[in-house]
Amino acid sequence: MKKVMVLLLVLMVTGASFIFANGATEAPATATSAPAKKLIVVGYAQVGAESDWRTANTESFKSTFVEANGYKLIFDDAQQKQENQIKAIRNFIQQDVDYIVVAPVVETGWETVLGEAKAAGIPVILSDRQMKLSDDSLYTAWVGGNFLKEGQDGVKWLNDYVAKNGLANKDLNMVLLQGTIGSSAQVGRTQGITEGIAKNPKYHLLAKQTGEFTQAKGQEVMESFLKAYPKIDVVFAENDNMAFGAIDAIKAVGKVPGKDIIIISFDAVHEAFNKMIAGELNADVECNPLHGPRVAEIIQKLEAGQKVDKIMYVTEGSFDTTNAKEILPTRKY
Ligand code: GZL
Repeated sequence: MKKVMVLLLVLMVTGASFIFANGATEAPATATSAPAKKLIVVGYAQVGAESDWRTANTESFKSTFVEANGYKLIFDDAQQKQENQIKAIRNFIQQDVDYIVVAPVVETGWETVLGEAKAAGIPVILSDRQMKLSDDSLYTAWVGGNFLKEGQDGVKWLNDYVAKNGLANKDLNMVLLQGTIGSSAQVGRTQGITEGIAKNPKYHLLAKQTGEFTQAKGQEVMESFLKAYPKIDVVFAENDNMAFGAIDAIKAVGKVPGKDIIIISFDAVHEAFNKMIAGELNADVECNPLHGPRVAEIIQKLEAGQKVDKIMYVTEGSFDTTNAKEILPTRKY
């Protein structure tokens, strides 16, 4: 009898200690329960935080590469400095991430560090801007906007505007606010814009200068243009934040942006639609920043052993004062 009592007592204590030990009441997970799936670790070397476009691009990555989607994101903001991006890539290699994603601030100077990533067996995906490389095996895929076409589309809009408004016989003086010199967005847009201007003898490009894709620098350069040139008819701004700066500079000298001076911009961020609705910005060529899901799709294909396209252009539109109001509610950035 005693043995039975002792046995019962032991069972009760063991059971109780089991309940208190892990605080649970149900049986522990059995050894056969599936282990948690390993997260895919992605290192993203971002350019910086220079523009509304960049903010939307960062948000797109941070909302896509989350644990719930099976990822761990290591994010680095290079503050628009190539040496910081190179440092970030080396860091990602040291941490042996599964994928390195880069939005290269400029096109050149990447061969060595991408060679190190290749030697470490880590695939590199380029997003947004492009790199100039002698060996394209140094990266797996690129997804982004067609910057040359964007520049061409900006001039196409102006040509249509001139024809529709009876300005074909008028000499038009133009200035160009360029993005970060040497970035593929600047190189492509500048080529598209300047080649388009050169085709029309009535179009006169007075000056071009970088505003670093920022509003402050864009305003500063536009102020200098307004001082140097008494008659400016058209401004091309290679991104919206520089266009916003130019609008402020034009207002400060008592002129009406969008009327006295036509402004054509690139990116088509939310605030640019507000400016077009207000008539202060005439036209905007889209450059879509929402690359997070696009890069995730590339990674999922690679994980599944599928081939991916080397170059993927994003479809982009153009907008102006005639359709900005109806389109704004549909915009995602
Ligand atoms: C374009 C992107 C450019 C945007 C700017 O893909 O690289 O950089 O046009 C941003 O707004 O700063």
